[in-house]
Amino acid sequence: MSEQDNDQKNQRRDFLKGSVAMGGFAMSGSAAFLSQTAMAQDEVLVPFTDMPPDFKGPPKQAGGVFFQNTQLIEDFYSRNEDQFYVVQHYGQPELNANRHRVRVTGMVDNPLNLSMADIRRRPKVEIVAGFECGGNQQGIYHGLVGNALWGGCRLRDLLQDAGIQYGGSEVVFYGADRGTETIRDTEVEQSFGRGLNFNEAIQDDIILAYEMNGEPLPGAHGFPIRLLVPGWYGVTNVKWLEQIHVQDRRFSGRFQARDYVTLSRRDVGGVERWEERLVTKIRLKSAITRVTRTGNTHNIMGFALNDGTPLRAVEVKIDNGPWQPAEIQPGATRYSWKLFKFAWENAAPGEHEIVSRVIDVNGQIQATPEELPEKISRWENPGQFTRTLTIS
Ligand SMILES: Nc1nc2c(c(=O)[nH]1)N[C@H]1C(S)=C(S)[C@@H](COP(=O)(O)O)O[C@H]1N2
Ligand SMILES: [Mo]
Repeated sequence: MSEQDNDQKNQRRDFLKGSVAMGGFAMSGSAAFLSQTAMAQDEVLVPFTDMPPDFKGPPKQAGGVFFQNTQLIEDFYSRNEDQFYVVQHYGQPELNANRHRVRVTGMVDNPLNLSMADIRRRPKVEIVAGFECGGNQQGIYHGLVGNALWGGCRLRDLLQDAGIQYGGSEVVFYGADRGTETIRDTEVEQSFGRGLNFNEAIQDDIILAYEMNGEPLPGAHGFPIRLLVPGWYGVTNVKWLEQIHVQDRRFSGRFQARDYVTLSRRDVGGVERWEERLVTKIRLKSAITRVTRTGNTHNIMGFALNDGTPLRAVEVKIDNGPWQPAEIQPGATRYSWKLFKFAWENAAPGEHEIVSRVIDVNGQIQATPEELPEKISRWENPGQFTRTLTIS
């Protein structure tokens, strides 16, 4: 091994074994926030004409997909029982927390085999994170979304204890759920799995979560423990986590490298190329989800979501009017969703179109669907979402 290799090795080891200070953690949203977005007594829901009046999602039941009716979003935190969306590709395994183990294997100095009690003994960190499925879309009014307070232990500390070996460049997370896949005519049993590269995996806001909104993680959300990577699309947050494996090459299982791959036509340095990209960080997006009326005021409400890059503004446009700033609810945190409000005064009777857009501190602006590069796959739908309604 060359001297340079040795240096690199030492750097990585030092880094993982505690020589780097830990960053702070974002804490929960404020209570005042909740009351500001809940409907007041004299507030009436104004129906959207782009949405059936009796629109209802599927019931939340074990093993099934569930999306929330975004028109009913009032609270900063999505309720575990009937609001936070659910997606699971191999059904919902029922795990016993008393017997459950999380193993850390592969290219580590100290393989770990942890019980839930071992994990709970570790320092507990809490973080608010909102996320959506990469397949969230306008057809279901962006209901594959939720925002919660998560509690658990820091992934980075675990990796540090395990001690990633030189060359360990990929950290793979496996759930306990399994399904049969046909790969090149061969039927094989697969676990749900996702990989993060070394640099992604050691971000200090990633946790192994065993609590959701102060309660034990519900079965549908990965009981007893799941990965939570704030700022990333839901698919990375491996539920029913049972193994963390460190290896020297990219993980390319189905839900990493085949499903949840976006295909779009992009300008790559002046060359038009079809590009396939993994669904990773949440793209900048906002959506109007509700309009209510109080007296002469129409209250427009919605959410904005992204990868944690601070936001500069959320804006609302009515018909062909100018973009006007909406109020982002105070109490939002780096990775939470940002609920926003806009007071539309003295709306004229008749048909209207309303739309929102979000702008981040880098000046990136949520695009219209027409401005987005030609999209083929159904993954990632961050285009501006125009809603229609009739004012009587
Ligand atoms: N083990 C496991 N984890 C999983 C999945 C799965 O099928 N199995 N689905 C992923 C996908 S695609 C999404 S969008 C999120 C959904 O998380 P939620 O059901 O808690 O909202 O979980 C992710 N984690
Ligand atoms: Mo998903």
